[in-house]
Amino acid sequence: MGVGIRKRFLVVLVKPSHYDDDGYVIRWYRSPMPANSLASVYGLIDDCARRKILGPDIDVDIVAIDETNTRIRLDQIIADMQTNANFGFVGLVGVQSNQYPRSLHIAKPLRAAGIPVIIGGFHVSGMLAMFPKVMADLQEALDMGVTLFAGEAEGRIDEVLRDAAAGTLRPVYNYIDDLPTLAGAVTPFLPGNAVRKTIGNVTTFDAGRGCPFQCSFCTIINVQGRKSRRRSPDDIERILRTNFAQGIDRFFITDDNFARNKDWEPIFDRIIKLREEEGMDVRFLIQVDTLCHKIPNFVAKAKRAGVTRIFIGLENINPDNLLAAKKRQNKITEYRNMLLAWKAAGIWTYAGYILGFPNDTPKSVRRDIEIIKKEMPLDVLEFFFLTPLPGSEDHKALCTKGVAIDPDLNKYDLEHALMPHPNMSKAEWEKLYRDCWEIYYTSEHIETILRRAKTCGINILRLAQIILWFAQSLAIEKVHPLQGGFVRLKSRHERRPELPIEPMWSFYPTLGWEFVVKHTRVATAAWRIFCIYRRVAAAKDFQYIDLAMTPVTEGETETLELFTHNKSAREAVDHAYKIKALTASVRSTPAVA
Ligand code: B12
Ligand code: SF4
Repeated sequence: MGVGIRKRFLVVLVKPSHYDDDGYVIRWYRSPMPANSLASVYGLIDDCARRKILGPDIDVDIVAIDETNTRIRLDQIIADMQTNANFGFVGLVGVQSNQYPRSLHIAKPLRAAGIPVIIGGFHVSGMLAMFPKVMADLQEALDMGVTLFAGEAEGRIDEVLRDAAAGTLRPVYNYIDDLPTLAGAVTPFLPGNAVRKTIGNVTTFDAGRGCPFQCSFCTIINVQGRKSRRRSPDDIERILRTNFAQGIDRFFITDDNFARNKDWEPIFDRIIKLREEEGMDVRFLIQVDTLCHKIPNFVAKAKRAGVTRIFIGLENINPDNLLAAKKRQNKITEYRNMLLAWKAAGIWTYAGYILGFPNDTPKSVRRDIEIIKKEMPLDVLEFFFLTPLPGSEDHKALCTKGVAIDPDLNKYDLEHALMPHPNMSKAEWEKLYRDCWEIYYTSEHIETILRRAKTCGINILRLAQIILWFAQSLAIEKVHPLQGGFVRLKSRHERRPELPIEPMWSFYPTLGWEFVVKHTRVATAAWRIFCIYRRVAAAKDFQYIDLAMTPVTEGETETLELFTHNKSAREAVDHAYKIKALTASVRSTPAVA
């Protein structure tokens, strides 16, 4: 290369979406939040660019596209790459199992044009973590000449970029058994213009990875491990300052269980310092477990650190089901204590509820949700199908036993019934899923949620907006709220290749009609919820109390349905009493010298 001639190494990072049940790519004018997977890989490659790892004359240019809010113009990407003599690669980032078929469809024309393509994320990592042999789905990518990346990219990305630049990318980079330390690692970052394609001023980052528990439906422990690996308080401060400087001050900390991040306290302390000494008004949504309130200071410090919402994997109120899923840490006897602790701090709660555990029946689940409404002070509840996600123990067990599970990975989005259930047909299970949203979000219960929240000083206008989102997403947009967005966009040509391209004369009128119907339904639902909000907001100085808001009492285990609705609930109570008696007697026994 002649002196002064600069070369450009082009990296196009795509976070793919997936197909809806009609086969169209799920894409929105505004998606709910930026993907941390995209921010992590962007941050790492941006760091390579700054360090000039490909040599002083080579600039690394990075383009980040989130398909949930931006249409992928494959022809443009191909043209850009070819103008650059295919010097660069396309990275399909954070690819979940449900996004894997779409990723292969994106990869195919790129590979046909000779462009290097790398796929990373939970599907590849989960499959390689659980199955030593490359299975058919991964083989399909390898046959196309796609490179697979398993494990985490921190500390490994230089090698990948250098190999790509030299044209020597390996078929598989497998770091699943060698997880990196995160303290001091390059932090996630996305440019402000990418963040602004999402609703609100929120971005995402992970303060740590790994969870000590062993839930059998979980992929995280097999991909990110059970040991807590975490970023340092300095790293967190840098993430917050960089985003704050771009005008972004709301964050979703994506750790699956921030309560088990071993440095939760120094991290909270640093954020408290920024908030209280520098007036940096940053706020957070975090994910925690159902025992977090027992960690001394956790709830109080979360409040001071600006946590306004928490997400909890409640999963079920039937101890038999929790045991079957090895979710032993979820104790129904702690649920009310935990929820009341967050309520007292004025922090609102989202909880996930899984439908389709072995002991569930349509009748038992309907009853369980009524119990939750009456006895548990929860704000937002969301429902999922029990899903054998690739990377989980459940998936491996079913595959090993040869049980017929749905082969279409596009459906592995927690919104489809994919395996046989002992007590429900597929149709019953699917109906139950749809019904649960309606059973929980009745007008009457929305009013109760807002009244409980108002008593605790929660911003009920904001909560009412989120309730609108969660209550209506499935009914109106036919997707789970976590996959939802603002104004659905569809392109006639972005359809699963297995399905035909619809003719213009039927596609566009249907799209137009759908737009009108959906927005009329949103407006009607918004008005209904707004009227409820106004009624609750107008009530003066009330201190609302109901069964759910009543502080926990000794005798409630005899009276509340949560503890008496079946044999296993009663046994869980007896067990909790035994443990309490034992620990009390151990504490009062003098230490043996
Ligand atoms: C935050 C989050 C979300 C957010 C944001 C999405 C995001 N990816 O950031 C939201 C709320 C939108 C979301 C939604 C959903 N999610 Co989600 N989500 C997560 C969560 C908790 C954290 C993601 C994250 O930041 N991880 C940390 C990053 C750094 O890890 P990573 O993605 O694996 O990336 C690293 C490596 O894989 C590698 N890598 C990744 N890509 C590439 C590319 C290249 C080229 C290279 C070299 C390396 C590389 O390097 C990265 C850095 O080390 C994960 C669980 C988890 N712990 O990861 C679930 C998870 C990814 N989600 C999951 C699911 C199922 C969903 C939903 C379908 C569920 C639903 N119905 O709501 C939707 C799908 C909607 C969508 N459009 O994504 C599953 C996927 C499981 C699977 N086998 O597919 C997970 C694993 C949780 C679970 N239940 O098991 N999610
Ligand atoms: S608590 Fe959550 S992250 Fe931890 S093992 Fe269970 S499902 Fe996975």
